[in-house]
Amino acid sequence: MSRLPNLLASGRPLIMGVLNVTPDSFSDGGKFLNTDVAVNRALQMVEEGADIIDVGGESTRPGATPVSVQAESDRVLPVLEAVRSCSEVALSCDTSKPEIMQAAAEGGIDLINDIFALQQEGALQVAADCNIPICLMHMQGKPRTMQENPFYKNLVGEIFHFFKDRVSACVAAGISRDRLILDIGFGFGKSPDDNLRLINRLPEFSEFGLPLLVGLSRKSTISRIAEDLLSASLAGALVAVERGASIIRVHDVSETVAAIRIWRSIQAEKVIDE
Ligand code: 8Y4
Repeated sequence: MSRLPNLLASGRPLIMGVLNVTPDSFSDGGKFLNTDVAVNRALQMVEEGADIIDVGGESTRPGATPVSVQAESDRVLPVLEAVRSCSEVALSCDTSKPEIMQAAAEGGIDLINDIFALQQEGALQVAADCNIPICLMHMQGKPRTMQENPFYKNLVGEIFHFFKDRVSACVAAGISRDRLILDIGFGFGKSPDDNLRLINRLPEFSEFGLPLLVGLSRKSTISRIAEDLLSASLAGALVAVERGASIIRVHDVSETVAAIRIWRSIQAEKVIDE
């Protein structure tokens, strides 16, 4: 059984720590090729208070080269298995490939995080059979070219429509609605102004009655506005939480945990120190 429903039911914002297991990882400078190093980083994020570890083996940077199923499996599955064997933290697999989803689900992960929202061949059916929650992210275009000329006639309306379509497709494929999490896809085929508007208008997406995930940590819209990426990402995370995000995907776990504790304490008008 997935640990995610219980975590979400706690009602507090959840912190998802990013764990890239890619040789060309931008933020991590390719430090986490090795399973041991990746597992240690995951356990460090658990110590820092991460609720979920999102393990990804396929670079989604514009211009990145595609990864084979074998290469992605070799990167991601050993890390998921090792963390699963020594921690009760919720595990997420950032993948769009049905083969990886299936193998990861059989290994006991708690969430599928798919930037293609199960639109790749075979993904919908495999996800339906896994019985764990799935994050459906919006993206205009494909990673390689999505930032070339992002354009929307009606940004919020189009993303709203995309979610309606994908939720329907999931339900039609046999995925119960309560397994779904929605994500506006900050930085995925959007201009900086689009990204800012989507955070500001996040409350409109609460109409689906599904948990919202937001990932803006250290992304280019953030770095364009302020040089201090940590402070800027924390500010963005707090606004996203204030606007209704249930899960925040971040690189800086301890700092985000601290910031969200302040938000929760103010909400509760009561000191929350754990
Ligand atoms: C610096 C830091 C430069 C980060 C680029 C990046 C999301 C996601 C990614 C997201 C969900 C990234 C896998 C992009 N972003 N999954 N994945 N939501 N659900 N870029 O926003 O972090 S990877």
